[in-house]
Amino acid sequence: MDLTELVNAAQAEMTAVQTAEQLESFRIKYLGAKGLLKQASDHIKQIPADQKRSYGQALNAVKQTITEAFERRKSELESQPTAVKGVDVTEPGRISHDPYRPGCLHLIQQTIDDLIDLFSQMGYSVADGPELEDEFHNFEALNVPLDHPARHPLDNFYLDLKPDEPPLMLRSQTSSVQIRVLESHKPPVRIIAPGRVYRPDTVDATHSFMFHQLEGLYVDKNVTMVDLKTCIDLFARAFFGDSVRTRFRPSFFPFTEPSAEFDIQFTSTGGSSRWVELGGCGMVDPNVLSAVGIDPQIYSGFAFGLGIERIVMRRHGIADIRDLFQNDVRFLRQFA
Ligand code: FA5
Repeated sequence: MDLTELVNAAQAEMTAVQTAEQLESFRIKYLGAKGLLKQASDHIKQIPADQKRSYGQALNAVKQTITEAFERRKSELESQPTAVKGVDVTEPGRISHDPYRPGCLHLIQQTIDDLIDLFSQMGYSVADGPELEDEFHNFEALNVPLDHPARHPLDNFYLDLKPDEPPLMLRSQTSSVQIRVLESHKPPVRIIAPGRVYRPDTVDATHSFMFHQLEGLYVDKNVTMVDLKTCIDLFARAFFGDSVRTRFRPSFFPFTEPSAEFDIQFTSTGGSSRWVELGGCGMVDPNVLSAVGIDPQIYSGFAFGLGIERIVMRRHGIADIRDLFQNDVRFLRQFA
Protein backbone atom coordinates (compact mmCIF):
# COMPACT_ATOMS: atom_id res chain seq x y z
CA MET A 1 0.00 0.00 0.00
CA ASP A 2 1.35 3.42 -1.00
CA LEU A 3 1.45 5.47 2.19
CA THR A 4 1.88 8.78 0.35
CA GLU A 5 -1.26 8.12 -1.65
CA LEU A 6 -3.06 7.17 1.57
CA VAL A 7 -2.20 10.37 3.41
CA ASN A 8 -2.97 12.54 0.39
CA ALA A 9 -6.37 10.91 -0.05
CA ALA A 10 -7.15 11.34 3.66
CA GLN A 11 -6.21 15.02 3.61
CA ALA A 12 -8.29 15.68 0.48
CA GLU A 13 -11.29 13.95 2.04
CA MET A 14 -10.88 15.83 5.28
CA THR A 15 -11.32 19.19 3.52
CA ALA A 16 -14.83 18.07 2.49
CA VAL A 17 -15.87 17.09 6.03
CA GLN A 18 -18.55 19.55 7.24
CA THR A 19 -20.69 17.60 9.67
CA ALA A 20 -20.28 15.23 12.61
CA GLU A 21 -21.71 12.40 10.46
CA GLN A 22 -19.13 12.96 7.71
CA LEU A 23 -16.36 13.08 10.32
CA GLU A 24 -17.49 9.76 11.76
CA SER A 25 -17.48 8.15 8.30
CA PHE A 26 -13.98 9.49 7.85
CA ARG A 27 -12.90 7.99 11.19
CA ILE A 28 -14.31 4.58 10.35
CA LYS A 29 -12.72 4.61 6.91
CA TYR A 30 -9.21 5.59 8.04
CA LEU A 31 -8.90 5.08 11.78
CA GLY A 32 -11.46 2.34 12.41
CA ALA A 33 -10.65 -1.22 13.51
CA LYS A 34 -10.93 -2.40 9.91
CA GLY A 35 -9.88 0.95 8.45
CA LEU A 36 -7.20 1.75 5.88
CA LEU A 37 -4.53 2.47 8.52
CA LYS A 38 -5.16 -0.92 10.12
CA GLN A 39 -4.85 -2.53 6.67
CA ALA A 40 -1.64 -0.60 6.07
CA SER A 41 -0.39 -1.80 9.43
CA ASP A 42 -1.24 -5.45 8.57
CA HIS A 43 0.59 -5.00 5.29
CA ILE A 44 3.88 -4.79 7.20
CA LYS A 45 3.99 -8.62 7.27
CA GLN A 46 4.51 -8.64 3.53
CA ILE A 47 7.30 -6.05 3.60
CA PRO A 48 10.83 -7.47 3.19
CA ALA A 49 12.66 -7.52 6.52
CA ASP A 50 15.17 -4.86 5.57
CA GLN A 51 12.40 -2.37 4.70
CA LYS A 52 10.14 -3.06 7.68
CA ARG A 53 11.75 -0.40 9.84
CA SER A 54 11.41 2.47 7.34
CA TYR A 55 7.86 1.35 6.41
CA GLY A 56 6.93 1.30 10.10
CA GLN A 57 8.32 4.79 10.64
CA ALA A 58 6.51 6.15 7.58
CA LEU A 59 3.30 4.46 8.70
CA ASN A 60 3.56 6.05 12.15
CA ALA A 61 4.02 9.48 10.59
CA VAL A 62 0.95 8.93 8.33
CA LYS A 63 -1.09 7.71 11.30
CA GLN A 64 -0.10 10.79 13.28
CA THR A 65 -0.94 13.18 10.42
CA ILE A 66 -4.37 11.62 9.87
CA THR A 67 -5.14 11.42 13.61
CA GLU A 68 -4.18 15.04 14.13
CA ALA A 69 -6.28 16.16 11.17
CA PHE A 70 -9.18 14.17 12.60
CA GLU A 71 -8.82 15.67 16.10
CA ARG A 72 -8.49 19.21 14.74
CA ARG A 73 -11.65 18.92 12.66
CA LYS A 74 -13.48 17.31 15.56
CA SER A 75 -12.81 20.20 17.92
CA GLU A 76 -13.68 22.73 15.18
CA LEU A 77 -17.05 21.05 14.64
CA GLU A 78 -17.75 20.82 18.36
CA SER A 79 -17.15 24.53 18.85
CA GLN A 80 -19.57 25.44 16.02
CA PRO A 81 -23.23 26.15 16.92
CA THR A 82 -25.32 23.14 15.95
CA ALA A 83 -27.21 23.72 12.74
CA VAL A 84 -30.84 22.67 13.33
CA LYS A 85 -32.55 20.85 10.50
CA GLY A 86 -36.27 21.62 10.67
CA VAL A 87 -37.73 21.85 14.17
CA ASP A 88 -35.93 20.32 17.11
CA VAL A 89 -38.83 19.08 19.19
CA THR A 90 -36.55 18.29 22.11
CA GLU A 91 -35.49 21.93 22.49
CA PRO A 92 -37.02 23.56 25.57
CA GLY A 93 -39.59 26.33 24.89
CA ARG A 94 -38.57 29.94 25.19
CA ILE A 95 -40.02 31.27 28.39
CA SER A 96 -41.51 34.71 27.78
CA HIS A 97 -43.27 36.82 30.41
CA ASP A 98 -46.49 35.16 29.31
CA PRO A 99 -45.69 31.60 28.27
CA TYR A 100 -48.99 29.76 28.18
CA ARG A 101 -51.54 32.40 27.23
CA PRO A 102 -54.47 30.73 25.45
CA GLY A 103 -56.00 32.24 22.31
CA CYS A 104 -59.33 34.01 22.46
CA LEU A 105 -62.22 34.98 20.22
CA HIS A 106 -61.85 38.14 18.17
CA LEU A 107 -63.58 41.13 19.71
CA ILE A 108 -66.15 41.19 16.91
CA GLN A 109 -67.07 37.54 17.49
CA GLN A 110 -67.27 38.16 21.26
CA THR A 111 -69.69 41.01 20.56
CA ILE A 112 -71.79 38.91 18.17
CA ASP A 113 -72.05 36.25 20.87
CA ASP A 114 -73.14 38.89 23.43
CA LEU A 115 -75.73 40.26 20.98
CA ILE A 116 -77.09 36.76 20.36
CA ASP A 117 -77.37 36.25 24.15
CA LEU A 118 -79.18 39.53 24.59
CA PHE A 119 -81.64 39.13 21.72
CA SER A 120 -82.37 35.52 22.57
CA GLN A 121 -83.55 36.74 25.97
CA MET A 122 -86.00 38.93 24.02
CA GLY A 123 -87.28 35.88 22.12
CA TYR A 124 -85.21 36.15 18.93
CA SER A 125 -83.63 33.12 17.28
CA VAL A 126 -80.59 33.22 15.00
CA ALA A 127 -80.92 32.96 11.21
CA ASP A 128 -78.26 32.80 8.54
CA GLY A 129 -77.89 33.47 4.82
CA PRO A 130 -75.17 33.26 2.17
CA GLU A 131 -72.53 35.97 1.78
CA LEU A 132 -72.49 35.23 -1.94
CA GLU A 133 -76.00 36.40 -2.76
CA ASP A 134 -78.24 36.94 -5.79
CA GLU A 135 -79.78 40.26 -6.71
CA PHE A 136 -83.27 39.00 -5.95
CA HIS A 137 -82.54 38.56 -2.23
CA ASN A 138 -80.15 41.50 -1.86
CA PHE A 139 -82.32 43.99 -3.80
CA GLU A 140 -85.41 42.98 -5.76
CA ALA A 141 -87.44 41.32 -3.06
CA LEU A 142 -86.43 44.20 -0.78
CA ASN A 143 -88.26 46.61 -3.08
CA VAL A 144 -85.03 48.00 -4.57
CA PRO A 145 -85.77 48.31 -8.32
CA LEU A 146 -83.19 47.77 -11.06
CA ASP A 147 -82.66 51.50 -11.66
CA HIS A 148 -82.10 52.30 -7.95
CA PRO A 149 -78.72 53.99 -7.33
CA ALA A 150 -77.93 51.50 -4.51
CA ARG A 151 -77.55 48.82 -7.22
CA HIS A 152 -74.90 50.73 -9.16
CA PRO A 153 -71.88 48.55 -10.04
CA LEU A 154 -69.55 51.07 -8.41
CA ASP A 155 -71.37 50.69 -5.08
CA ASN A 156 -71.34 46.89 -4.95
CA PHE A 157 -69.05 43.91 -5.40
CA TYR A 158 -70.63 42.08 -8.33
CA LEU A 159 -69.07 38.89 -9.57
CA ASP A 160 -67.70 38.68 -13.06
CA LEU A 161 -69.98 35.98 -14.40
CA LYS A 162 -70.91 34.30 -17.61
CA PRO A 163 -73.71 36.20 -19.41
CA ASP A 164 -76.22 33.32 -19.24
CA GLU A 165 -75.97 32.97 -15.43
CA PRO A 166 -77.99 35.09 -12.98
CA PRO A 167 -75.77 37.84 -11.50
CA LEU A 168 -74.25 37.18 -8.09
CA MET A 169 -72.72 39.62 -5.64
CA LEU A 170 -71.15 39.80 -2.21
CA ARG A 171 -74.17 40.81 -0.15
CA SER A 172 -74.18 44.50 0.73
CA GLN A 173 -76.55 44.11 3.68
CA THR A 174 -77.86 41.39 5.95
CA SER A 175 -81.39 42.48 4.97
CA SER A 176 -81.16 39.71 2.35
CA VAL A 177 -81.67 37.26 5.22
CA GLN A 178 -85.09 38.83 5.92
CA ILE A 179 -86.21 37.51 2.53
CA ARG A 180 -84.60 34.09 2.94
CA VAL A 181 -86.34 33.64 6.30
CA LEU A 182 -89.74 34.90 5.16
CA GLU A 183 -89.61 32.64 2.08
CA SER A 184 -89.43 29.59 4.30
CA HIS A 185 -91.22 30.61 7.52
CA LYS A 186 -94.75 31.81 8.08
CA PRO A 187 -95.32 34.51 10.75
CA PRO A 188 -94.87 34.90 13.64
CA VAL A 189 -91.19 35.35 12.81
CA ARG A 190 -88.68 36.84 15.22
CA ILE A 191 -85.05 36.49 14.14
CA ILE A 192 -81.67 38.15 14.22
CA ALA A 193 -79.06 37.50 11.54
CA PRO A 194 -75.46 38.52 12.28
CA GLY A 195 -72.97 38.35 9.44
CA ARG A 196 -70.43 39.89 7.11
CA VAL A 197 -71.35 42.37 4.40
CA TYR A 198 -69.26 44.02 1.69
CA ARG A 199 -69.28 47.47 0.09
CA PRO A 200 -66.62 49.34 -1.86
CA ASP A 201 -66.78 52.24 0.61
CA THR A 202 -63.79 54.50 1.12
CA VAL A 203 -62.03 53.30 4.25
CA ASP A 204 -61.82 55.79 7.13
CA ALA A 205 -62.14 55.75 10.93
CA THR A 206 -65.77 54.54 10.82
CA HIS A 207 -65.97 52.78 7.42
CA SER A 208 -64.56 49.53 6.13
CA PHE A 209 -65.12 47.66 2.84
CA MET A 210 -66.03 44.52 4.79
CA PHE A 211 -67.95 44.86 8.02
CA HIS A 212 -70.61 43.09 10.07
CA GLN A 213 -74.28 43.81 10.52
CA LEU A 214 -76.89 42.42 12.84
CA GLU A 215 -80.24 42.20 11.10
CA GLY A 216 -83.40 41.99 13.20
CA LEU A 217 -86.85 41.06 11.95
CA TYR A 218 -90.15 40.69 13.76
CA VAL A 219 -93.30 39.93 11.77
CA ASP A 220 -96.62 39.14 13.43
CA LYS A 221 -100.11 40.56 13.77
CA ASN A 222 -100.27 44.10 15.17
CA VAL A 223 -96.56 44.85 15.29
CA THR A 224 -96.10 48.64 15.47
CA MET A 225 -93.44 51.33 15.47
CA VAL A 226 -93.73 51.42 19.28
CA ASP A 227 -92.49 47.82 19.38
CA LEU A 228 -89.57 48.80 17.18
CA LYS A 229 -88.51 51.75 19.32
CA THR A 230 -88.92 49.71 22.49
CA CYS A 231 -86.76 46.94 21.09
CA ILE A 232 -83.98 49.33 20.03
CA ASP A 233 -84.09 51.17 23.37
CA LEU A 234 -83.96 47.91 25.33
CA PHE A 235 -80.99 46.78 23.28
CA ALA A 236 -79.13 50.09 23.73
CA ARG A 237 -79.66 50.21 27.50
CA ALA A 238 -78.80 46.56 28.04
CA PHE A 239 -75.68 46.85 25.94
CA PHE A 240 -74.32 50.27 26.83
CA GLY A 241 -75.92 51.01 30.22
CA ASP A 242 -78.89 53.12 31.30
CA SER A 243 -77.10 56.43 30.78
CA VAL A 244 -76.63 55.84 27.05
CA ARG A 245 -77.99 58.55 24.77
CA THR A 246 -79.64 57.47 21.50
CA ARG A 247 -81.71 59.33 18.94
CA PHE A 248 -83.96 58.40 16.03
CA ARG A 249 -83.91 60.35 12.77
CA PRO A 250 -86.45 59.96 9.97
CA SER A 251 -84.81 58.27 7.00
CA PHE A 252 -85.56 56.24 3.91
CA PHE A 253 -85.02 52.60 3.00
CA PRO A 254 -86.91 51.03 0.07
CA PHE A 255 -87.85 48.03 2.22
CA THR A 256 -89.28 49.86 5.25
CA GLU A 257 -91.99 52.49 5.59
CA PRO A 258 -91.69 54.55 7.71
CA SER A 259 -87.91 54.32 8.10
CA ALA A 260 -85.48 55.72 10.63
CA GLU A 261 -81.80 55.77 11.45
CA PHE A 262 -80.65 55.69 15.01
CA ASP A 263 -77.51 57.22 16.41
CA ILE A 264 -75.63 56.75 19.62
CA GLN A 265 -73.57 59.33 21.44
CA PHE A 266 -69.82 58.79 21.56
CA THR A 267 -67.93 60.72 24.20
CA SER A 268 -64.21 60.86 23.61
CA THR A 269 -61.63 60.80 26.42
CA GLY A 270 -61.29 64.58 26.06
CA GLY A 271 -65.00 64.90 26.96
CA SER A 272 -66.30 66.06 23.57
CA SER A 273 -69.34 64.23 22.19
CA ARG A 274 -70.47 63.31 18.72
CA TRP A 275 -73.34 61.26 17.33
CA VAL A 276 -72.44 58.15 15.37
CA GLU A 277 -74.98 56.28 13.26
CA LEU A 278 -75.49 52.77 14.60
CA GLY A 279 -78.12 51.41 12.26
CA GLY A 280 -81.19 51.71 10.09
CA CYS A 281 -84.69 50.46 10.86
CA GLY A 282 -88.36 50.77 10.07
CA MET A 283 -91.67 49.03 9.53
CA VAL A 284 -91.42 46.29 6.90
CA ASP A 285 -92.80 47.68 3.62
CA PRO A 286 -96.04 45.91 2.56
CA ASN A 287 -94.41 45.25 -0.85
CA VAL A 288 -91.75 43.14 0.85
CA LEU A 289 -94.35 41.05 2.64
CA SER A 290 -96.29 40.57 -0.60
CA ALA A 291 -93.11 39.55 -2.46
CA VAL A 292 -92.77 36.56 -0.14
CA GLY A 293 -96.46 35.68 -0.10
CA ILE A 294 -97.43 37.18 3.27
CA ASP A 295 -100.64 39.19 3.39
CA PRO A 296 -99.79 42.75 4.57
CA GLN A 297 -103.45 43.27 5.49
CA ILE A 298 -103.04 40.67 8.23
CA TYR A 299 -99.39 40.94 9.20
CA SER A 300 -97.02 43.77 9.91
CA GLY A 301 -93.45 43.83 11.10
CA PHE A 302 -90.37 45.81 11.90
CA ALA A 303 -86.76 45.33 10.83
CA PHE A 304 -83.44 46.83 11.80
CA GLY A 305 -79.82 46.53 10.72
CA LEU A 306 -77.07 47.45 13.19
CA GLY A 307 -73.42 48.06 12.35
CA ILE A 308 -71.57 45.63 14.64
CA GLU A 309 -68.17 47.39 14.37
CA ARG A 310 -69.79 50.63 15.50
CA ILE A 311 -71.25 48.80 18.53
CA VAL A 312 -67.82 47.33 19.34
CA MET A 313 -66.18 50.75 19.00
CA ARG A 314 -68.73 52.49 21.24
CA ARG A 315 -68.57 49.75 23.84
CA HIS A 316 -64.77 49.63 24.11
CA GLY A 317 -63.84 53.22 23.29
CA ILE A 318 -62.10 52.29 20.03
CA ALA A 319 -61.63 55.37 17.86
CA ASP A 320 -60.70 53.74 14.55
CA ILE A 321 -62.48 50.79 12.88
CA ARG A 322 -59.21 49.79 11.14
CA ASP A 323 -57.76 48.69 14.50
CA LEU A 324 -60.28 45.84 14.46
CA PHE A 325 -58.91 44.38 11.23
CA GLN A 326 -55.17 44.87 11.52
CA ASN A 327 -54.84 41.74 13.65
CA ASP A 328 -52.17 43.23 15.86
CA VAL A 329 -52.25 40.81 18.79
CA ARG A 330 -51.04 43.54 21.17
CA PHE A 331 -54.31 45.36 20.42
CA LEU A 332 -56.54 42.27 20.36
CA ARG A 333 -55.16 40.82 23.61
CA GLN A 334 -56.50 43.77 25.54
CA PHE A 335 -59.94 42.23 25.03
CA ALA A 336 -59.04 38.61 25.79
C1 FA5 B 1 -78.57 49.13 5.78
O1 FA5 B 1 -77.64 48.43 5.45
C2 FA5 B 1 -79.96 48.61 5.95
N1 FA5 B 1 -79.99 47.25 5.43
C3 FA5 B 1 -80.37 48.65 7.40
C4 FA5 B 1 -81.79 48.35 7.62
C5 FA5 B 1 -82.19 47.08 7.97
C6 FA5 B 1 -82.76 49.36 7.47
C7 FA5 B 1 -83.53 46.78 8.16
C8 FA5 B 1 -84.09 49.09 7.68
C9 FA5 B 1 -84.48 47.80 8.01
P1 FA5 B 1 -77.09 51.24 6.16
O2 FA5 B 1 -76.52 51.26 4.83
O3 FA5 B 1 -77.39 52.56 6.76
O4 FA5 B 1 -78.40 50.41 6.19
O5 FA5 B 1 -76.12 50.43 7.12
C10 FA5 B 1 -76.50 50.06 8.43
C11 FA5 B 1 -75.36 50.28 9.39
O6 FA5 B 1 -74.20 49.58 8.96
C12 FA5 B 1 -74.88 51.73 9.49
O7 FA5 B 1 -75.72 52.46 10.35
C13 FA5 B 1 -73.51 51.58 10.06
O8 FA5 B 1 -73.55 51.33 11.46
C14 FA5 B 1 -73.04 50.31 9.39
N2 FA5 B 1 -72.22 50.60 8.22
C15 FA5 B 1 -72.62 51.02 7.00
N3 FA5 B 1 -71.59 51.14 6.16
C16 FA5 B 1 -70.49 50.81 6.87
C17 FA5 B 1 -69.10 50.70 6.58
N4 FA5 B 1 -68.60 50.95 5.37
N5 FA5 B 1 -68.24 50.31 7.56
C18 FA5 B 1 -68.72 50.01 8.78
N6 FA5 B 1 -70.02 50.06 9.13
C19 FA5 B 1 -70.90 50.46 8.19
